[in-house]
Amino acid sequence: MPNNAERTYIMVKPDGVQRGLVGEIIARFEKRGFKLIALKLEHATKEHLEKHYADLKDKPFFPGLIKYMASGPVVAMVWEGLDAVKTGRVMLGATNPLASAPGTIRGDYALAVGRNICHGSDSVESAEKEIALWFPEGVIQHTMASAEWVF
Ligand code: 3AN
Repeated sequence: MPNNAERTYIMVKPDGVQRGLVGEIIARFEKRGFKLIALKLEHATKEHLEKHYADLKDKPFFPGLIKYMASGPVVAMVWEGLDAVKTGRVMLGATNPLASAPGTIRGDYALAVGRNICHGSDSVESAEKEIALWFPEGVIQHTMASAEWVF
């Protein structure tokens, strides 16, 4: 039985929100077949973003990354489905838009690594941590009418 309940944390970054790409990004995940589990608009504090990007704290671009991420609201989402983490990363495209294939979100809408529109968890373990960080209140449990029928 495939694991159709894998979850990933996907975030539209401030530049994606500012450029009006929220609907486009949500539409791609919906049409691909993923199930929306949680969604909110949040203007994150620097402290919160430093926790999210703790693994990158020694990188030279870290201060600029935090400033950019705190510059406006982000859209925090949890999506569920088969191989949600890996497929989500493929849909986002490579970290540097220069290397992102056309047809991916970054390959279609981004030019610069420092303004790459979206974030997606890089492993199931990171997804669990990120979901707990961004949704400390928990996420809803619901069953779509079609769930049993599709799989
Ligand atoms: P990804 O977001 O694809 O998982 P990470 O985790 O390596 O990539 O980097 C997190 C974020 O840090 C990127 N989305 C990007 O905004 C920023 N970043 C990564 N590398 C650079 C860089 N060389 N210069 C500026 N920003 C960077």
